[in-house]
Amino acid sequence: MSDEGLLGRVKQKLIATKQRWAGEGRLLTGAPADRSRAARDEGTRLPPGQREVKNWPVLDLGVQPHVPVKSWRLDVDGLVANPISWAWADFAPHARTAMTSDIHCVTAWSRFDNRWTGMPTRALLDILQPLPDARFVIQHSADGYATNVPLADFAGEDVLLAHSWEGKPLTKEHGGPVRLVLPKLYFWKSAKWLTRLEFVPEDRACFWELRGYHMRGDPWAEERYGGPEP
Ligand SMILES: Nc1nc2c(c(=O)[nH]1)N[C@H]1C(S)=C(S)[C@@H](COP(=O)(O)O)O[C@H]1N2
Ligand SMILES: [Mo]
Repeated sequence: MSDEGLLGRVKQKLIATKQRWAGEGRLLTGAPADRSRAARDEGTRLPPGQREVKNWPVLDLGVQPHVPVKSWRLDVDGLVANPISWAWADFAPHARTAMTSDIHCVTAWSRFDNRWTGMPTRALLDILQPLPDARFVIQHSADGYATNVPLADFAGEDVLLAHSWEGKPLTKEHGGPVRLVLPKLYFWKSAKWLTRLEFVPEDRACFWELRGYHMRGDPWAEERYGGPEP
């Protein structure tokens, strides 16, 4: 079998497993609200059902696109007063903010204290000026992946379009040259190889949301599974 055929099959198997987990409600601890309250009272940084890891796992669809900085672009369209199509040179001067945050992946690992550098979404929103009807943001990636988030979450003060991790350019496997980092939602809501943002009026299920994952994905409320409203 060709490499591509094999890759395709591995990818399909991974997707099928994760989709099955969503169907079975795997990893759900129950009583997430109580747990989350308890966790806050204890001052723990671990959301319900999560365990801390020290390594940094790689999760994607089995395809890691090569996106050279030279040809990378960020296109923003939809409900914004000032759409943009940026090359690296347009982005870089805005992308010097450092932030440290925790990662919570829906497959139950969390990784504390990741130091990112990039452009805060707040700064990007100042430039874009979303129109009053804009309520959700769809992130589109070079591997064909996409994921939806409420504009209110996207606009969090801790959300970054990140190009570096621990002072070094993000590797290809972790989504370089640019990925989103949205610490308050599960990590599938942070697109790797980010190339386009679309501002829309209504929520729209994307890759994992169409396969049983939650439309919002708050780890503290254990919003792992759910999908779009029937
Ligand atoms: N473009 C793209 N972004 C993606 C994914 C993907 O498959 N493609 N997977 C998501 C999932 S499910 C997770 S858990 C994180 C994993 O990021 P990491 O590989 O850097 O840990 O990326 C998210 N962003
Ligand atoms: Mo994930």
